[in-house]
Amino acid sequence: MNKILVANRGEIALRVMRTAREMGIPTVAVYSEADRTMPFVRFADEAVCIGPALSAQSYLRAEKIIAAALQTGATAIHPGYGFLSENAAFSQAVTDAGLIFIGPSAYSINMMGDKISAKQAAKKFNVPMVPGTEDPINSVEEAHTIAARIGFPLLIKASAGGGGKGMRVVNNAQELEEQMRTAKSEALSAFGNDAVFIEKYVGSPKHIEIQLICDMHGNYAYLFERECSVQRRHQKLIEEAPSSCLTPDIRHKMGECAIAVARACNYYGAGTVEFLADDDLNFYFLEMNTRLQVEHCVSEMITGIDLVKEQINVAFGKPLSFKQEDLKINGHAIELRVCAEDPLNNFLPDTGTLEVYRTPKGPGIRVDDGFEEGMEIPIFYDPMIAKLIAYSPTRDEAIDRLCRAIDEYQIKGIKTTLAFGKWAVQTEPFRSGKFDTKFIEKYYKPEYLQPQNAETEEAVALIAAAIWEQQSSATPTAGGDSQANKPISRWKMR
Ligand code: MV4
Repeated sequence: MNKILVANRGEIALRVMRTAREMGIPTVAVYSEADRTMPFVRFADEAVCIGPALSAQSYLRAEKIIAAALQTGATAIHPGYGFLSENAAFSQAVTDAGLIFIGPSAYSINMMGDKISAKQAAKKFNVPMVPGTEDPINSVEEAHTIAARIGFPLLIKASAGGGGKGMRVVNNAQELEEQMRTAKSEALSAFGNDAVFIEKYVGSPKHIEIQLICDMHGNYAYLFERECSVQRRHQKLIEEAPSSCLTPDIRHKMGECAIAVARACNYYGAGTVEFLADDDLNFYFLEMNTRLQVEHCVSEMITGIDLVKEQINVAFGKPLSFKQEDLKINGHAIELRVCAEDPLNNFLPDTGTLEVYRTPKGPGIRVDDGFEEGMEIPIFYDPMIAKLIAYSPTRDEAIDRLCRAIDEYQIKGIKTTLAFGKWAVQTEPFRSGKFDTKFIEKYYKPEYLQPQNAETEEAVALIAAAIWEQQSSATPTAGGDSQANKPISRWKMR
């Protein structure tokens, strides 16, 4: 008899437990002192407190989590995303404790976690890569030689980095030496590893990623792509599936390349291969994320596959429940991350109490959240409070449905990204699909979010006119001419 401990919190802990329950598998929550009243703790069949609010004293403590699993008789651990999900030592420690890690092997996590070894593995399978190096750069002379070959601007990336951490743009030969030195010392202090490599800088790329699920019997499948170009500070805000710009041919080629990367590291479990795509739809391998991602839901919606169910089955040694040729894209899904952030103030995190919290409902709407009305959003963790996903047969209808759901969503007490999302999906570049990772930088201005619509604008104008009228009739003009008490506004009152 199996039992799954979920080593995570919030919406993803609930998401995993819901599938486990559908499969008849009991669940164990582990939680920090700050999270004791959260829905995921109540939803679980059992719950164990693993320490104080700070992640470093709770959700990042492998030994406490494994002890909680052994104590409750759990047989498997699902790590969710973030925290210990891409920690090779954790995958190994769970396995060494005689438990099942619902995720890839330590071997795969290690190989893909190091960007240089990931590129070397991908290169053997002829996966297209941005011009650059698949070996660490050891000297400034070497960097100059590479730069002469590929040209400026270029990027210096930390091998132990990823997700945008540890990257430096170099615009010309004069900057190279200094940027090399900074990149290496930053990499050393951030990751304990100063290995760096060089790539040609692709200016305004699209970010497209392929969802994979693989079993331990050599079956590899891709659940098509997600377009994730609407990002800020390497935090995604809007994700959709499928991408509005891929052709069936390129989709197939990208899927096959992603599977080649997975084969290169003997991958099993759910994973994502990230690509950059340029205007001509040339695509280049960036990195592989060896976990279930936040945005996995849009892939579930268009394929009908429960990725967590497949993850659990695969971890228990079962084969995938479907074959690649069974999959087809059905409809369109768009996800907006509802974050406790202020889009009017640089998307800085906002904290407070969810004084009002009502989620949208109805056709084609999925809300994966982890809080309830009245709860406080703790400052210790990620500011994402919910994922709002709209599904429809077509992209245009999915956008309209997302807007309807945003209007229905009621959140008071904290600032969120809801209004930003409604603005973003209605812009011409988003509607037409002609946008890239510079979308926010190129098009967004905070003033676009206030006032929120024409009705509000009209109401504000009418109130201003009424006040003006009142004030001007109350204050006779000097000289007392006969016009003084006449209305001067051209606005019709109704
Ligand atoms: C790049 C790039 C341009 N050229 N590599 C950022 C996250 C990490 N996965 C790699 N990233 C990038 N790598 C080359 N050769 C631009 C980015 C990048 C980016 C990539 C995907 C989504 C958003 C991004 C925002 C800024 C930079």
